[in-house]
Amino acid sequence: MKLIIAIVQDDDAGDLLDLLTEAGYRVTKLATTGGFLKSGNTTLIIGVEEEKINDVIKSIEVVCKKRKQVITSPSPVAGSTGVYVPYPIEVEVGGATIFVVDVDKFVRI
Ligand code: 2BA
Repeated sequence: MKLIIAIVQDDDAGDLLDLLTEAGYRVTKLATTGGFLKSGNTTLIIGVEEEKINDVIKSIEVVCKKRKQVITSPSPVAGSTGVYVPYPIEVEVGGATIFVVDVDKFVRI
């Protein structure tokens, strides 16, 4: 048994949940926050047999799209003035960040 931890964008989470549950996978959805952008994203935890890992990753690839996001970061106008002017920074947020973790024991009661 493996645990797939997939961090995806909120906009893709609903479609991905539908696809995975319709294919018979058991999924838990967590509302999470990215440390860099400090905005919401979605983490799915999916327990699967090893031979299903590639199928799940393929489903994630089909649904989850890369997007550009612009954040506003303050920058000092001059080192010692203490005056900050916001300027936009564009980051590309990936379709998904996926961890596959070994599971020592799995019990459903
Ligand atoms: P955030 O931490 O909000 O990061 C959003 C995007 O900002 C990242 O997209 C990346 O393009 C950029 N970014 C993140 N940290 C950065 C930094 N220190 N300097 C410059 N740019 C940075 P992704 O890499 O696709 O990550 C999307 C989300 O997946 C992340 O949201 C975070 O919640 C999660 N994530 C990514 N890598 C992770 C890791 N190694 N461990 C845990 N969570 C991770």
